[in-house]
Amino acid sequence: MQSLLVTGGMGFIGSNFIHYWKKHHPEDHVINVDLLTYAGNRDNTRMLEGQGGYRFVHGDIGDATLMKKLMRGVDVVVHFAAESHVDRSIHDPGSFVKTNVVGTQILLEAARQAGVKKFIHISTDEVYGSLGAEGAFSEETPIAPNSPYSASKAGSDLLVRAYYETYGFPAIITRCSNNYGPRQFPEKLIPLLITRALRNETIPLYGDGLNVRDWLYVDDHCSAIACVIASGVPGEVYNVGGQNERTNLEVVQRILKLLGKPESLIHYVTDRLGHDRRYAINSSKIRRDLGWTPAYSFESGLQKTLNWYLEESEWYARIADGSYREDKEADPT
Ligand code: NAD
Ligand code: TDX
Repeated sequence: MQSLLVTGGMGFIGSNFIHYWKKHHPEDHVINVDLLTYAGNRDNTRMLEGQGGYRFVHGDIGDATLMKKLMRGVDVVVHFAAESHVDRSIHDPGSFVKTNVVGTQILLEAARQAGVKKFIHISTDEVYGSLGAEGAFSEETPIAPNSPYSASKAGSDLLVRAYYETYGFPAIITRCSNNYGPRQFPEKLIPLLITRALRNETIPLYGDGLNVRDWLYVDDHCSAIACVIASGVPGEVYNVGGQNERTNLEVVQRILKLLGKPESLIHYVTDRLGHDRRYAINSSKIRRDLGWTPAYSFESGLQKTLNWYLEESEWYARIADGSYREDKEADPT
């Protein structure tokens, strides 16, 4: 039996990871610490509340006293908590530095002092910057972040590296490409376009719509993290990607077709500042060394995602009317 501290487990990937982990390791104990920012949604883990082996703590990773308290008896930390949206980082970079850089350092220090056995830092392919038409990021690609978001994630990656090099702290970094799937906050491209198209609302496509992202179904990211927890080597970086490169226009066209909606919903809008042109991930290291393979094609993952948003329409309705925030206001901690 292991004890896991998951940060940011009310967000998109963190909540999917907790569901994944409890399904495969029901005997393990999971503490979910989350600040419940706009992106944190208690509905994402409601079905686990009251079940044995799961506890939610409303708190900030930047709270050193709380982090120290929570680390007692923890074997593994899986660190998802972050400000995660590139567009928001362009308007408010400070909050990204606070949580992603300073918060990560406070968490690392608490984990180091508590003697945590493994610390998995969930990072992103965006730290490598932007690619031209050819090639893919490997773990040896120099980091060259372009947005305040990716710069703050790169800063946290460097702190994780320093904790390994300086203290021998058993930390591992994963760098994943764009995730999609259930429970993704509808500010990111895929959930935004599904929820808007279902209401016959326009889809804003930035620039020429030809920027390329490498899409991975969220459960495949979770299985990659599980491989890293089981047999990842401290101090190493593992890239995770789906080899599903698509232009944004292709993604939008595909989803509109699956939903039976017209392409006239697409509206080209002013480009994102500093918009990275193309990401592609070479994930041969995690495949070769840890035996990870993704289970979903882009088509099967998209269909599962669409089905979830269609079946769980109440989840989006509570975001649209703001009632998903009520739990936060009622929580005195
Ligand atoms: P998200 O925005 O959906 O969730 C982030 C969660 O962190 C929220 O629940 C929020 O309340 C919580 N949080 C924010 N600040 C906090 C703080 N100071 N203390 C405690 N909790 C706090 O993000 P996501 O898309 O699930 O991403 C999770 C992680 O994965 C991030 O670190 C992100 O950089 C990384 N990542 C995301 C993607 C992607 O495509 N979404 C791809 C690669 C890596
Ligand atoms: O309305 C939109 N229109 C549009 O054209 C939005 C929200 C996005 N886009 C474009 C911008 C990007 O090229 O779609 C692409 C995907 O955008 P996002 O969903 O915002 O993701 P991205 O900027 O690629 O970053 C995501 O993947 C890497 C996550 O938000 C990060 O947390 C992760 O690290």
